[in-house]
Amino acid sequence: MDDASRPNDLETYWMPFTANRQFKAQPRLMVGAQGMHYQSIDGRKILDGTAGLWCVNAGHGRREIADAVHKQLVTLDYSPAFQMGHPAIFEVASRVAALLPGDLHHVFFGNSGSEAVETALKIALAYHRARGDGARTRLIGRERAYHGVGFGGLSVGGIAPNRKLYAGIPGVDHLPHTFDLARQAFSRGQPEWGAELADALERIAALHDPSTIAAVIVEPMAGSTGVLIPPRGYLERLKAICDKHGFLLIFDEVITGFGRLGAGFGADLFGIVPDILCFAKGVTNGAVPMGGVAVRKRIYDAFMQGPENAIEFAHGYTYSGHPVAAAAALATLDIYARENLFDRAASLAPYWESAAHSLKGLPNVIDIRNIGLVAGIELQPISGKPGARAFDVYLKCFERGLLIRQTADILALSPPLIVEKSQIDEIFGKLAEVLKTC
Ligand code: PXG
Repeated sequence: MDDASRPNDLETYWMPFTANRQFKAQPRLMVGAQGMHYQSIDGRKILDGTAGLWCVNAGHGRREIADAVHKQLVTLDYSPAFQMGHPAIFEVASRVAALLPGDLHHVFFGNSGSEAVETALKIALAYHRARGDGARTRLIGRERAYHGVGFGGLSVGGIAPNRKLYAGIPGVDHLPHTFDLARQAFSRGQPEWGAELADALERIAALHDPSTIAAVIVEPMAGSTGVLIPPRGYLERLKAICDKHGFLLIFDEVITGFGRLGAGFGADLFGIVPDILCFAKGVTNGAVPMGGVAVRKRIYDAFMQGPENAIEFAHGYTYSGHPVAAAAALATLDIYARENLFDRAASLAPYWESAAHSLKGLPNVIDIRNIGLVAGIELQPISGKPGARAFDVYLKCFERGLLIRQTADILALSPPLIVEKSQIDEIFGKLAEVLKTC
């Protein structure tokens, strides 16, 4: 480790979603990344089993993205986001829209998944208001959902530690989550049981009066809370109930977008066109922050009313459609197309599934679930110490040169879509070795 790469102070930086004191006592610092691997500060190569945080879908260190970003920086570093534009961001909007099913043809930009969610929720409320249906103010989320950390997102989200300290926004209710260990354990792909859980939306609608509900937001597959895969027929049923009552259906595809499930988006895979779709992460391969929201034509059209000199939607960020993010997005979308990465993920998915399920029978493995290039492995918690077993597995994998994610006693895997079969073997081989010791 040379002095230039050694941080001189670990104390000042307050790290996000991290046990700061534990981390700083035994830091894990990354100093490089190329292809499927990170390089740690102690000079080790670490296989990236998680595509960073579910975002580096095309693998690390892509030259094309770096070159595009550099060129953009020296050509047009920044251009005001309001009442002004630059060509690249219009092209990103068109290219993202072209990847989406149905008429999700209008795209708004922010800088993260959290901003995408806040934007989507505001669009939903403002849409109903614009149509003269302003009593529709309620938002329905789901237990065990993660929609980022804004006040809207944490309110519709269903993770107690993220929300219990904050009042959140009023007028929110939650669907039950879709996971049932007893009925779904070791399902391959979508569980057979659980479509009827969508009917809870009818009960929630009756409880509040459907005419007060603006929108329902779900992740097609819940990633952060441990890979909860939608039961067969569940999303279809949710969509039908939304349509029946005039609720907008928002898909939060921050994780599921850009090939992760072996299709462009969850919306493609499950054959459902939501009214609003959030994306982030993979849109720039994680290289530059960007997030956004695509809406169906009728939603955009509802805003395009009134005097032409009036701002139709009073919302946006200094860095909405940032030129550097736009350049990164265009280069990323080129890679996805040129290397056919979404199809690649689909064709690797059966191999991935078999490899993941080969862990069945190892000590304390109580469930394995998978879809596309995602796997979740749930472990029996150590009594009185929730999360401790999986964290131990996470640390031991890291020591052996494998990066995985851990949430409670669930391990999540989601490698870059460029992963090779031999690397899939390595991921599950290393994990198996570690599981035998935990
Ligand atoms: N929606 C979903 C579905 C997400 O997964 C966000 C919104 C928020 O995105 P930003 O860009 O504001 O962080 C996310 C983020 C994990 C993990 O390990 C997942 C996320 C972020 C960090 C870690 O599961 N998802």
